[in-house]
Amino acid sequence: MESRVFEMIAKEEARQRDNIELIASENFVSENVLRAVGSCLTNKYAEGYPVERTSGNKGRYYGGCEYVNELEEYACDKWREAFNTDYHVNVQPHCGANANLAAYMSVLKPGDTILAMSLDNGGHLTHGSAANFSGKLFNMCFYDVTPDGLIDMEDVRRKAIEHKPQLILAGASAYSRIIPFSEFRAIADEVGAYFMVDMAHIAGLILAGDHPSPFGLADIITTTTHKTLRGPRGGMIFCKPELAKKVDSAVFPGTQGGPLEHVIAGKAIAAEEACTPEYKEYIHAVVRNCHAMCGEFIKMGYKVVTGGTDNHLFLLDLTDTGLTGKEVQNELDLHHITLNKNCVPGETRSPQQTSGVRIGTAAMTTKGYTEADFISVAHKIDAVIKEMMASK
Ligand code: DSN
Repeated sequence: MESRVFEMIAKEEARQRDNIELIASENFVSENVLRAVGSCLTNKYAEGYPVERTSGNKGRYYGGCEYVNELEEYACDKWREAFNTDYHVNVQPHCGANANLAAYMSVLKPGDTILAMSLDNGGHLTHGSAANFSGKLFNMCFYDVTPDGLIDMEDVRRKAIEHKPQLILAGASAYSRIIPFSEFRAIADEVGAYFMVDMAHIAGLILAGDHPSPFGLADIITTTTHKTLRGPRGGMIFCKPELAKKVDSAVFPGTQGGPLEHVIAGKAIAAEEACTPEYKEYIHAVVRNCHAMCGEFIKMGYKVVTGGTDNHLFLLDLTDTGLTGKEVQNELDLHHITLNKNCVPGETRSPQQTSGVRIGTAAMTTKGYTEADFISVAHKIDAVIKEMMASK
């Protein structure tokens, strides 16, 4: 009997094929990644780590792990090769949120202080939102952005000196500019804090040399694998070798059980792909396309947070249009253009409504879109927004 589930998957497949996908955190994986994630590896329990790993772990807790051990070692080696780093890597986190939870727990205890970027300024839910474990477990304090939406490094230093955090976090979900990792490192050193980077959005750009690297600067680096890295949904943690044991035990047994070896296989394939010159060319195109599309919105008179972009995304501030991010997102859905509503710095509306939308170019660049295609989509979006304003 054919399951109803396959009908649902077929509908989603058609949606992904036919829509213009502009969600900045999404991408389209290769057939090989799909094959690996849909493989028999989903049947295997493998709590623990391959014995050969250097972090002093106790091996696996199940028999029959010889092949998944080989696979997990390979995945780790390939990601180190892709980022050209000697950092330790843990490929087991099920997602970015789990990676961040384990990263915090590796060097902090509940009640410790973290200095981060707040959700409404472009940070992530797991960077201390009151609704999230991070805001409940830790004493959070937040640095500000300037009126233009740029990270205010003077405020980072001021808050670091005032709050004496155990950990300073750089990284964002909705920030379109270069993040000055070396300035963060200097401030962390000044106050004796760990320095952590959540590079989930810009990991691909870092790998391709289109954004300064946190390797060599940050103590711990977390990422997802499904955004600009174009792998399966999942997380990873890199850390300085001396933190390997702490990070590994914070992932398992600290915060997770059995690793998803089928997803780790997908991550390994994404790493192989990321090691190719074609992948770097792809990332350069993502950045070029983003710049072109963002520039077109500016030409058409739109307000863009920070006045532009250096990476794969930008934020339209819709305040002057009188429309909410939610209204624009919903209307664009009807026109088969997919993006997400997003808070803007100094947001006056709730996160359910918002005054902005976030636009990213990683997914459609994978589908072969060029600068001209993205400029044409900018005009389609403009036509929808003008129509909405006219009928208000
Ligand atoms: N990483 C977030 C995003 O940027 O969409 C979702 O958690």
